[in-house]
Amino acid sequence: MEKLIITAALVGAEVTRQQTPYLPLSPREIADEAVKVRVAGASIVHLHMRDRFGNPSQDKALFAEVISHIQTETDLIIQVSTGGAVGMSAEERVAPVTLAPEMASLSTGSVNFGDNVFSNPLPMIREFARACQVHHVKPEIEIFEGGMIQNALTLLKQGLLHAPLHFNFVLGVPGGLPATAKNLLFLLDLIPSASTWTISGIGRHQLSMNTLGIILGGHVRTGFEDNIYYRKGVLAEGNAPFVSRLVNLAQTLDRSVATPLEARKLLGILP
Ligand code: KMH
Ligand code: ZN
Repeated sequence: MEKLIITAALVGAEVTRQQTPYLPLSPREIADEAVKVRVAGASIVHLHMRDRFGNPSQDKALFAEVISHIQTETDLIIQVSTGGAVGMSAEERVAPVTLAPEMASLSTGSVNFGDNVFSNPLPMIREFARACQVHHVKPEIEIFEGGMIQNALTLLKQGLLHAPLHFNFVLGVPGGLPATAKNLLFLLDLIPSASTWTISGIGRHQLSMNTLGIILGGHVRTGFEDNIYYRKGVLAEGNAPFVSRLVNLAQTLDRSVATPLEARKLLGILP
């Protein structure tokens, strides 16, 4: 099996300091967290930013600041979010892609998101995919529902995405596809065989979905964006403990963990 790529989604857009005091918010705090997850064994950081009030923000200057810290202090692959938070405009959401990070998330369809709708009409997806092409950014295709794979394949046919595709299955969002083994196997049947894939499980499903990813030869995403509890009732004291647990689990299951350089090669970012 190929080496395991661990992504740490450090912040997200929805979690608050009221829910966990360990959530990094400022660019400096997020960069410190990135250093810790790199030491623990992550090779990608998925980034959202917050303004000085702790609210989600796609402000390019905030992304530029954190990216500069992370690039100076680590060799991590930086993946910016184009999902942002529900209700943001397309212009806001795509802004960090213009900084030409190595990767960006790209959701290829709309989904209910708790009481809200995470809206991704096809023209917006095309615009984001074009921005990725212009700035030479590798998209990670975020899949919350089966139909989103169909849209990604349409974009592939239209030349707006390029094979091999890289997917992240985000299972367990309230209103989206539930986090079950059966659903993961169903999604895996729909993607082109040469694709790479990562699995994220929301809340208490994070660890079980990650374990399936390790066993099935995929890659894994952990972090506060998806879950704040290390175990039932016990808050994780940072993102790094999640990463360390996955490294131990991978070792137990006889799967080696990729360095950022190895991850770049596995994802086709480097030849
Ligand atoms: N915050 C969610 C509404 C992404 O980063 O690309 C969307 C999200 C997906 O987090
Ligand atoms: Zn995200």
